Amino acid sequence: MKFGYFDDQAKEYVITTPDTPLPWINYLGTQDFFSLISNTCGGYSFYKDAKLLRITRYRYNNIPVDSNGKYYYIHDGEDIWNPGTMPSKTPVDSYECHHGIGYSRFLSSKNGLKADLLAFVPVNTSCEINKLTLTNTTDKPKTFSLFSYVEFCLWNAVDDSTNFQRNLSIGEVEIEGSTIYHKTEYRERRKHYSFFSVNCPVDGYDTSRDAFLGHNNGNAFPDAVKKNKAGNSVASGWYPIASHQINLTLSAGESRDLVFVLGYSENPQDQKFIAPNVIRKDGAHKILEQFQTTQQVDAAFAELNAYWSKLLSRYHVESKDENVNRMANIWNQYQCMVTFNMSRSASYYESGTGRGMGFRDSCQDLLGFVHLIPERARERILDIAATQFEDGSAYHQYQPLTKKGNLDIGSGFNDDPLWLIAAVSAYLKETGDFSILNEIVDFDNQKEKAAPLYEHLRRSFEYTSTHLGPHKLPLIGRADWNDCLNLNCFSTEPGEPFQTTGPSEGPVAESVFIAGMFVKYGKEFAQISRHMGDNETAAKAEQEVDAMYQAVLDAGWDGEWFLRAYDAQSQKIGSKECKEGQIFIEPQGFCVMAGIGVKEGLAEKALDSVKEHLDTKYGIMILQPAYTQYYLNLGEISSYPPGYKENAGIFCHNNPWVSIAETVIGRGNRAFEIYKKTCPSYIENISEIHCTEPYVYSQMVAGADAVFHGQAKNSWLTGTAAWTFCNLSQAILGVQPSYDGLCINPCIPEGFGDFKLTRTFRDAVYHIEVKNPDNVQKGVKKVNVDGKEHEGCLIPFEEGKKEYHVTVYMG
Ligand code: BGC
Ligand code: IFM
Repeated sequence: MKFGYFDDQAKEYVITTPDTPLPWINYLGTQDFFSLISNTCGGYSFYKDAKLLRITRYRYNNIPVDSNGKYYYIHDGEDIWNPGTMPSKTPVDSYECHHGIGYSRFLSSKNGLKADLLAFVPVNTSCEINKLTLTNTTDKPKTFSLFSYVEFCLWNAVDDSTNFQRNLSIGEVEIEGSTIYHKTEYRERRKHYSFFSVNCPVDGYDTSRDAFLGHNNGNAFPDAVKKNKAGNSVASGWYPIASHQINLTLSAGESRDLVFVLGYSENPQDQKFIAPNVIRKDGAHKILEQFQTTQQVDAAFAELNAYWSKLLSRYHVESKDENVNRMANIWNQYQCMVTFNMSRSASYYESGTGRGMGFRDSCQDLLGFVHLIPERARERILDIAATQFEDGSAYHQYQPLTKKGNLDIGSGFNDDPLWLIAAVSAYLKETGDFSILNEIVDFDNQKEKAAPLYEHLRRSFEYTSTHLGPHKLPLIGRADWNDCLNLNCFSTEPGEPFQTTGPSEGPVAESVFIAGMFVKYGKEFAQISRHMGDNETAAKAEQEVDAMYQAVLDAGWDGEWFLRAYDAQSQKIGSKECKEGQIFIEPQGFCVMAGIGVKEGLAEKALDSVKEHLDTKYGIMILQPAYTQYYLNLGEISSYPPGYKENAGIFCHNNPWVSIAETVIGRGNRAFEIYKKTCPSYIENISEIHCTEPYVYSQMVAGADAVFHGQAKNSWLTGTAAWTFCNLSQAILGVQPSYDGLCINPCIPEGFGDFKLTRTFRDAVYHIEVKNPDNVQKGVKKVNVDGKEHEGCLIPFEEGKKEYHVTVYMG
C-alpha cells in the first residue's frame, strides 16, 4: 500500500494523506540553518547545532508523537483548521504534502479556501521562509483570520528541557511592528537571537504561550484563535512564543501571499555601547529586507532549486529502470547531503541532544557526499582529523558548533582510525587534491600537537597495526562498527547491565571486521604513501596488509564464512561452533570488499553463506541465529529482542557491503537483488509494512525473528545512504573515481540493458554510454574515449580537459 507517489519531474514525493504510518519528514537547509519538517508541519529549527542552538522547541516522546511545529491556524466561520492538518486535526477537503529537495509544500483546502504553504531555507541565509498563499475559490467574498505559531526553545535543548527552575524566569522577547524577537540569553551577550516576522501589518500578536493557548490548553485550538483575538501578550519568563494575527478578506477568486520568516542572527561582538538587553536588530533587518515581496521569495526559491539541480546533475544516470534513475539522480544523493550535514544528530529518532558528529559516521557519510561539494568534504575531513589523538585513536563524536571532541563518550572504538583513511582516500580520488595531506591539523584540538594530515593517516594505520591480539587480528576495543558488540565489557555481577564505558580495551578481544577494514584501507594508505613519494612507508604498509590478510585466512575463517570476532576469553564469535550468533554479515561484506579470499575461493563461499543464512525478502539480517538471551560477554548486542537492531535486525547499512562484495566477484544479478530489497523506491508499495518514508533509507528493518518483520525504524540519518550510493554509482553502475582518473567497470544484472551517465569529475564532464550487447553481468571488452579506442577501464584525468565522451562495451 502507498500513501503517496513519486513525482520525478518535480523531484518530489507527494504524500496524499496526513495519516502516514509514521511522521514522514523532510529536511530544509543546506549549510547552517536547518529545519526538520513532517508531513503534518511538525518539526523544529536550529542553527548549526541541534543541541546548542535550538531555535524552536520540539518534544520528543510526546503524545501524539509529532505534535509541535510551525503552525498556521485558519479561523474561517465555524472552522479552525491547519494547512498541514496538525495540530487541530480538523478534516480538510483536500490535502497534499510535497516533500521536495530542500523544501516542503502543503496544499490543502477547506470550505472553498485554498492554502498553499511553501517552506524552505534559502541558500546562504540563516532563515526559514514560509510562504503561505491563500485563495478564495468560492464566488463570494470570504472573511477569515490567520494565526501563526512557533514556540521558542531557550537555545540549549538539553538545558531547555531540564533546567526549569532557571529557564522559566529568563525568557525575553521584543516586538517591533510585525517582527517578534526572541532574545533570551542575549542579556548574557551570547551573541545570538532569533525572530519571526511576516511581511504585512498584523492585527495582533502573542508572545506568551499561556496567553495564546489559554490556561491548561493544548495547541489544537488555541484560545486566541477561538476568540479571533490575539492578546498582544509580551512574554516575560515562562514560555515565549511568536504568533501573528492577520485578518483577511478575499474577494471571489482572490489570492493573497503572506511571507513569514523565522530567522537567526548574531550581534557583532563589539556592542559595548549598547545596554545588554537591547537587541541589535540590524542582522535581522538585513535578512528580512531580502524577503519582503513574493518576487523576492520566488527568486530565492528558484535559486534553491537551481542550486540543487546543479548539484544533482553531477551524477545523472538514464537507464531503463526508473527506480534506479530516481534513487541515483534524486533521493539517494539528497539523503547523502542530509547525512553529511546532520551526521546522526537530529532526526525523528535522534533527539539532536545526544549525539553530535560521529567520527566513523561522518567519515562514511562523506563517501556519498564528496562528489557533490568537495570543498565542504575537505573542511569536514580537517575538522574530524583534529579530534584524533596523537596515538591515532579518536574521539568517537564531536559537537558541530564547537568542533571539540565529546568527553562523555571519549574514544576506544577501534574501527574509528581507519575510517579517516577511508574518507581521505575518497576525497583524494574524487579531487586529485593531494595538497590536503600537507595541511597541518591538530591532534585532540590542540595546536601544539598539530601535524600534517598525512601523518594523521599514518597514525590511524599504525594504531591498528600496533593493537593486535593473540590471533594477530586487531583488538576491538569498546566496539567496532557494530556499536553493540562490546566484547570487553566485563560485568561483575550476573544480570548487571553491560557497561560500554568499562575497560576500553582488553588484551584479547579481536575483530575480524577491523581486519577486513585494515586490508581495504591499508591498501589505500599504501597507495597514498606512494603518491606522496614515501615509498618506504608504502612498502611497510603493504607488508602489514599482507600479514593481516594472512591472519584472516589463518584465524578469521570458519569453514563456510568469515568469523566475526574473538571475545575477551578468546572464544569465537560468529562461528558455527556458537550456539547463537553463528554468522554475522559485517566480515563477509568487508573482507570480500577488501579482496580477502577472492583468489582462494573463499569469497564466493562466504557470500553464498550470507544468502543461505541471513537473507530475507526484506534484506539481509546482521546475524543469525538471533540471540535469545542476554550474554554478559557480548554486551549490548544481546540486550535487544531478537530481530531488532544489532540483534538480527536487517541493518541496511551493511547490505550494500554485501552487494559491493558481490560485484567484486562479478555476480551482478545477486548484487542487484540485494540492492533492490532495501531500496526505498522499490519497496514503496509496502509502505504500510515498512512504515518509514519511502523516499529515504532507514537504519534498520526488523528481521525475521521480530514480531514486525519488515518494519523499518530510524529513517534518514544512516550510513546506508552513503554506502548505497557508493554501491549503486560505483559498484553496480561502475563509475569509480580513482587517484589517477575515472574508472568504468559496471556490474549489472542480466537484462539491465544499456545506459547513459553524466558525471562531473574534477570539473570535467564525462558523458558515458555503457553498452552491453552480450548481456553480461561484468566485464569490459572495449572502451572508446572521444572516438578513439582506449586501453583498459581507467580513463586518466587530463588537467584542463573539460569534456570526455566515453563508450564502454561490456562483454
Ligand atoms: C545502538 C545503540 C547505541 C548506538 C551508539 C546503535 O545502533 O543500537 O543502542 O547506543 O548505536 O552508537
Ligand atoms: O556503526 C554504528 C553507527 O556508528 C551508529 N549506528 C549503528 C551502527 C551499528 O552499530
